[in-house]
Amino acid sequence: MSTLLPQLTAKDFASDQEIRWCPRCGDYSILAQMKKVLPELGLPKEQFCFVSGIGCSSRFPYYMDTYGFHSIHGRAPAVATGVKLSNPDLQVWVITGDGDALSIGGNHLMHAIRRNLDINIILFNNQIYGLTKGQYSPTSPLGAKTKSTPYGSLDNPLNPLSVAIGCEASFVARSVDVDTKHLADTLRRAANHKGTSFVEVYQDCNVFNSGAFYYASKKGEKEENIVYLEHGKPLIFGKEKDKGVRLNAHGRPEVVELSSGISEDDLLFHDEKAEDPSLAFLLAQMRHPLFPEPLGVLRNVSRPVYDEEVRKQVDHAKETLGEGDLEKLFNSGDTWVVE
Ligand SMILES: Cc1ncc(C[n+]2csc(CCOP(=O)(O)OP(=O)(O)O)c2C)c(N)n1
Ligand code: SF4
Repeated sequence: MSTLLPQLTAKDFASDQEIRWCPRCGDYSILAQMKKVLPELGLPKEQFCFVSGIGCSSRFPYYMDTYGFHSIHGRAPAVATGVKLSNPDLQVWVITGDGDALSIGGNHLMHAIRRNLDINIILFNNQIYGLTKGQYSPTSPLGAKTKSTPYGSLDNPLNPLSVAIGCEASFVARSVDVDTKHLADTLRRAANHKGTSFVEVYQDCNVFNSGAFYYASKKGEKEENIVYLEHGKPLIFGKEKDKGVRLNAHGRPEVVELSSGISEDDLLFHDEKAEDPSLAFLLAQMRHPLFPEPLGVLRNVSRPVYDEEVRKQVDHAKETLGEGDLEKLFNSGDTWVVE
């Protein structure tokens, strides 16, 4: 008897739910790429689970014909932790927004990443609260005028990649909603990474923050404003591929023209496998308009995976102590009777 799985297609992953995003929202493109990539992973649909918090982006699980939880605001990483620990065979995706992940959910995000659970976290960054109609978020730039900051934001924005690297994420990447091939490649790589994959996707909220990322997405403009990272390759960008990034005498990045005596060998070579997170952090700090912003995988290293370590501990405890007895445990050790 053949055990081959039927070849699934993107259509197999589409649910029967009516999509409630605004026309032309960047979320559609991310959904389309996810549906394209999942059939390539060779898993049955029942082996995927999408967990989200609250926000426009967090409506994502409704639109996938897989298991899913539209959970609690900011708590998707906690729910995903429970899902993964109790169902280790599931491939678990967390879908979250900049508000969901970094405002109310900042704490939960941090702990999921530092534990290095084998889950994939996709943060749709539109620099605004979309669902609640246009308040500023932790990634809104300084001076951003929004419904809740009519005179301009005074808050220094969080950089999602820096946050993830600060928590020592083992896989950190960035892509753009409409850069479909790059986004599909990035999602594929995130899926195949063992440990927590953290992916920031620049996403256009065309209703409340239209064009926030045009510099990184518009043909004819983006070539000057982004640099595609490739492991082992120098950082080259520009319409004519005539610019690069090198480290100066102080170890800081600087943009150089690839002429007048500067060659590719003088440039910064990307090393996503570097154990030390300093290079990844330096790349995350390269922001428009001073630098081209890196797209691709900034960091990809191997660290012990939380769910595997938990299972080992539980197996060891069972082997040495036998099956547990909850009643006995409750009544053992230091216990008090309150009268
Ligand atoms: C406990 C709680 N606080 C606040 C809200 C209101 N709220 C709903 S979604 C949201 C932020 C959504 O922003 P983001 O995560 O960036 O998602 P987007 O809608 O932009 O995709 C907020 C503050 C809520 N639903 N629950
Ligand atoms: S409000 Fe913005 S993020 Fe939400 S669906 Fe509309 S365009 Fe998309």
